[in-house]
Amino acid sequence: MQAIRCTHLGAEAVFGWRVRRLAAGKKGAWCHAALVAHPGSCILELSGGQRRGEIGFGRFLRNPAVTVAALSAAAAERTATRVAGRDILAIQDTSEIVLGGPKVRKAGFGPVGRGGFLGGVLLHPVLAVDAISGELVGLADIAVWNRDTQNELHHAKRPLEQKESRKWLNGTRRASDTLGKAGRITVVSDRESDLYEDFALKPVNVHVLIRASSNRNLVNGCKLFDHADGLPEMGRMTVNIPVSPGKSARQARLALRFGPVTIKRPERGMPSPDLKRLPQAVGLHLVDIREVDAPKGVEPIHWRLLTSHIIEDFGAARLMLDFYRKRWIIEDYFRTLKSAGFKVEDARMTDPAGFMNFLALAAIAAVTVTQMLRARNNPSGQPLGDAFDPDDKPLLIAICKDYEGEAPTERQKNPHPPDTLAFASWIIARLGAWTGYYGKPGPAPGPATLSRGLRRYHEIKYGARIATEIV
Ligand SMILES: [Mn+2]
Repeated sequence: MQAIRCTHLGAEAVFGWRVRRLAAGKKGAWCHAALVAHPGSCILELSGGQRRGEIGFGRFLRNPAVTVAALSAAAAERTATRVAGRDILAIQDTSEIVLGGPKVRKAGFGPVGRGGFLGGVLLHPVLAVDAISGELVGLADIAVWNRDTQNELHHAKRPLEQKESRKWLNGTRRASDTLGKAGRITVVSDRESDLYEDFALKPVNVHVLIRASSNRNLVNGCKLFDHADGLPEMGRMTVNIPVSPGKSARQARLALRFGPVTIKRPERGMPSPDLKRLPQAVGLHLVDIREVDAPKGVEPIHWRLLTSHIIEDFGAARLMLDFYRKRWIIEDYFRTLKSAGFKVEDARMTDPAGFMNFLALAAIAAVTVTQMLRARNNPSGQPLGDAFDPDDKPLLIAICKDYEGEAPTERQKNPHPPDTLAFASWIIARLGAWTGYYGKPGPAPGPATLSRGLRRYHEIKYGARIATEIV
């Protein structure tokens, strides 16, 4: 009985009351703690190798009340209060979670990967990011789906609601709902999301910023790209381009052009009843960004950004470039979820429904770990409250004092002020068995260490709560 109560407290600590209620009477609610403890993720490992735990976690994942939507809502509820009054970017993207070959397909996982020969699911998170500081604030929404192999209608004939591309508009609508308290919301997404309905049907309380991929018709009779080429250059700026696969870091000199455009409703590309419901044109602003004097052998940058923001001066255009560049945070987040941190693609689960819940839980935990990794590199930045609840602070301070008490040198004291996320990251890393030295002699704490530390922290937190209740 004690164990069950303990697990509920754990779920409450991590997800808030909603999940606690969801899991009422079930044993497996400590799964988040299990996830962060054992990032290499098969169920047996997750449960610490104990058969009882294995059943508990499996039952939790297969409990009909536990759904991706419910888990997503619980995470979004915490983000909702954190974004109040802030200028927020809602960055959305899709990642394929590839689990294996024919065996996996046979078990009911839909097609993923090139040619669709592999099996897996799709993950589509919407991350809330502070537009000014670039800090990750939390999860606004998470969608997970298993591709339907049975769909008989050809893609072009499917109603809008059944198209996979609907994910962009759904994500935008969820951002509009869950981030409603923000001072301003800008939904940012890549070229794949350049769809007319995303502009035409966006909720009024959000702006969109999308990289254009199609050379649309404008109401003035021009093509979008020709129009962009004809705009006068309004200024230049130099940016640092970080390293990416196969490309080294470099500086790029960018020329900016901008102006209003009115895009025409496409005549093809979606079923006619859906098309007719959309307005015939949408007014937007275009920011054209192209690299000048690119080094030899390097493909020059050329981005055409479409936005609902009004862009009337160089500063506003530059801000859109800055917003779009913050999209790399979601790539970073996917890396944490797939490689060093959680290894979700190594999961050996045979039922798609259970796996989708599991993936949602891992995706929620990976946001916290990504926040702590970023705090490590930007210690003066983010407040503690962006990743922890107010009642975490006294406990974190107590654990910190305990570590510092045994520290033989100044170097092993927490160098960060207690209101910063970096302060918590230092403690969580110590709990994850990090030595306490930045740089030499040991490496900085990575995702695996932080995940491990977070699990230990949650265990300590349950213990502290139970102790308080007993007294
Ligand atoms: Mn993408």
